[in-house]
Amino acid sequence: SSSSPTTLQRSDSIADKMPDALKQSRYHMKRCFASFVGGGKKLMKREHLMKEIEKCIEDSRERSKILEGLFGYILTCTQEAAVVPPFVALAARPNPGFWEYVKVNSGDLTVDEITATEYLKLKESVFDESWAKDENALEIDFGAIDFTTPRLSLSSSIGNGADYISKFISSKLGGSQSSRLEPLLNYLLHLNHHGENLMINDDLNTVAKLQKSLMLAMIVVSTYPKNTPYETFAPRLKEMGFEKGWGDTSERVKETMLMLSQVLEAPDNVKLDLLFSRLPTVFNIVIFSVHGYFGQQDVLGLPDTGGQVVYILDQVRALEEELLIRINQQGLGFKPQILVVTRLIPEARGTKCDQELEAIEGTKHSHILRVPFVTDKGILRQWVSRFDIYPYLERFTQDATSKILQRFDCKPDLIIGNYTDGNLVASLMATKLGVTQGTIAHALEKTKYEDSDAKWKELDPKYHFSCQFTADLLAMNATDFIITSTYQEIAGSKERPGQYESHTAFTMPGLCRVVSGIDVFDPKFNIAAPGADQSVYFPYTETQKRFTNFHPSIKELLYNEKDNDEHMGYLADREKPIIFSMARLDTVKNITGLVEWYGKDKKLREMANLVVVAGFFDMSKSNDREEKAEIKKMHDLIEKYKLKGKFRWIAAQTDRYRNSELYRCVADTKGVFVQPALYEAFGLTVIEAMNCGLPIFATNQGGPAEIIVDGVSGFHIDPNNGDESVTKIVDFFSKCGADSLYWDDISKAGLKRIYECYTWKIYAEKLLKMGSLYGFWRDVNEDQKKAKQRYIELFYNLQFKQLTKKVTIPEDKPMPLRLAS
Ligand code: UDP
Ligand code: LCN
Repeated sequence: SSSSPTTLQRSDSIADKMPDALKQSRYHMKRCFASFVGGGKKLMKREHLMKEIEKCIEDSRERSKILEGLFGYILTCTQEAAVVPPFVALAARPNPGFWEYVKVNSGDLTVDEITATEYLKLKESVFDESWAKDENALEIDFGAIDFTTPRLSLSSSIGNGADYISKFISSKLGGSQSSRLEPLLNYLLHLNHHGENLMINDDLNTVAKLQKSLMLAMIVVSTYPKNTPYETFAPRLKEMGFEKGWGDTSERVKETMLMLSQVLEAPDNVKLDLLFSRLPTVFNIVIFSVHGYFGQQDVLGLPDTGGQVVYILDQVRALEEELLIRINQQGLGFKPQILVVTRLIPEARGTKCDQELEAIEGTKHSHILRVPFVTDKGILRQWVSRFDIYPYLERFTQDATSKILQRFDCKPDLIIGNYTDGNLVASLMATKLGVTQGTIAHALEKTKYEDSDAKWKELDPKYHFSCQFTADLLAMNATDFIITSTYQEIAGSKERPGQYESHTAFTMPGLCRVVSGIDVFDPKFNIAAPGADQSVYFPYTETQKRFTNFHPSIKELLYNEKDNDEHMGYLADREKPIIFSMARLDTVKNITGLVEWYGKDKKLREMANLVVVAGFFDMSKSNDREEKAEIKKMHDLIEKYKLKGKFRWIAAQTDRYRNSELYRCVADTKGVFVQPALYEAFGLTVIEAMNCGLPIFATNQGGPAEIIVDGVSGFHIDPNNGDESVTKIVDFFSKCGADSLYWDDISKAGLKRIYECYTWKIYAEKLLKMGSLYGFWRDVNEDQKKAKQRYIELFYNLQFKQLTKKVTIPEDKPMPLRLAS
């Protein structure tokens, strides 16, 4: 057909279109493909292909014509190409979540569609030929054992799993036979708190009995005035088979009964959603965040300790508040309990990470529970990097599980994991206890490092990606639902695959070929974005609320000219606006990149001062590899670009109240916040700074690209293109100079964006709904779940456990067990 490239339909596969595309200019295409094959690069990314094309088609008009045509379109979809002469195999991604693989013969330009498996084999042969040829190389195929789970079909629906599930369930429950409603009945019959029935008891063990009793009960409840407390008529309801949980007043009880009756009569997803947001299903929650330092004070900014800790503490506060509201409205006097379970670190560096139990500030019933890592030699005393954490997790799960059961005196209703380690532990525990599980990645490391899968052997001694990617696969397949902060986390953008999506099909040559790792169309994916604590991070304009008590110390932090442990370098001109950034001193955070951009650009240096909060100054104080290297780089940059007088380096800050005021003080200077990360999974500092009213320049690689609408509520910058990024910042300051309202406009638009999309209240409501909805979905889907579980167990035992043995356990003098308790 002659459809133009932009109208290429899903049904026209790239393999169908490609021969036509190549014919359009056979001469040039032959030259291009010959140079792909001859160029010597075996794994080419899109930009490499483009470079070759520029070389081969010298006439620029001719080149544009070709690039604007079908072939150009195919190229823009191409993520990478494996070169195995005479073939060039392309991995193309026409839309988020949709992949196609084709093999082009560079000699005669014939095109064959190939499967993901075939593509991966070709790619492997670039790295490890004999393994690629091994017919018995290990293939992982989660798709093959997942045959009954329904799938979304549109890219645009990805991340709306809960909506889809409730539509799917309501259509399954519908129909004329009442037997179709039995799963719901059974679910209700099993609702309980510490073994005490809720909602209904065994007297209502058929759908017919339930429907009839509901009708009668509604008549009875109607005879009481609206505000009559549940207790008044509880005995009458009990006679009819009803237990507590329907509501706190006659009005609410009747409403809930009507909702259930309507669902039983003709289920639809709107009613089902309403009903599920009221069912008393979740009281006790366990949240795992294993690697430390996890604490409430003095921990932020330490290696591996950043947004995840902030996120979880805010999440707990929001969840507890929402649980309390619901439990009250359901007429139940129960105490909700949330336990954040983390590692106990005896060498706690002055933090509370060596304490077993700590109440969480701003909550009534929530705690941090710390459980130590134990090896054959006893308790591990020291901090370990998140990359080296795998050997301890199984034992940790066992120890943590018994502590948790002791504290709750019952099973939790929901287990939530965080990051690779927490998600694995959550999966092990949830499987063992048969409890609903949710996972949160915060960051999947795979997309942070280029070719981290194909080059895993090179990286493994440092990062143990063999363990990490295996653990991630295990957890994302084991879990009932996955919470993400953005769409891009799941399925990326038009240009770039998502973090989860990159686990769909990939290979680690010599280890395993993952032909189907996760499906981004699985309805387990849900977007629920976090916020920032708005009692702390509020706009700089709310002067009466500002924490002015910090002003003297912030002034000294920013402007005192003497170097000390907390700051180095100084700002000679205090009138200039401040370019501000704050992050852990990780390579990917690219703080040194920002310093270099600033150092190189005279204009920018003249327009503004630079202040960064990041890590520590003294290399000997750090035991993190990456942090050490970055510290050195910072010192070198300060020397190289003679930054004294313009640049302030502040050491990691731990007080979020003072930090919030620091953001606001930067706003007072009409400054900006820059988040220059090479890749950022979500980016809480972006949300915090926006809440304080600072205009933002944030990386276009990852979450911030979605948080900010470029040019409206902030700006995107390309971390790999310093010149362009600097120009954008310079332009901004120039515009502010010319138009005194410009800075305000961007600041206000940022705030508007936050209030509409990024708050914790919205988050908590969504999460609790997921807890009950996916709990029901587990029941409905039990057989499928079990089959998959068995596959996961094999993979865990035969593969993962072996891999963890390669991680060295550090030789500190572990504390004998008996001293610990
Ligand atoms: N943070 C801090 N002090 C520092 C560095 C970071 O308090 O020295 C806080 C920051 O305010 C934010 C979190 O740590 O709340 C970092 O979260 P983000 O999502 O930006 O990055 P992550 O560290 O999780 O990768
Ligand atoms: C980890 C990260 O790297 C950040 O991108 C996130 O904002 C943070 O966790 C909280 O989810």
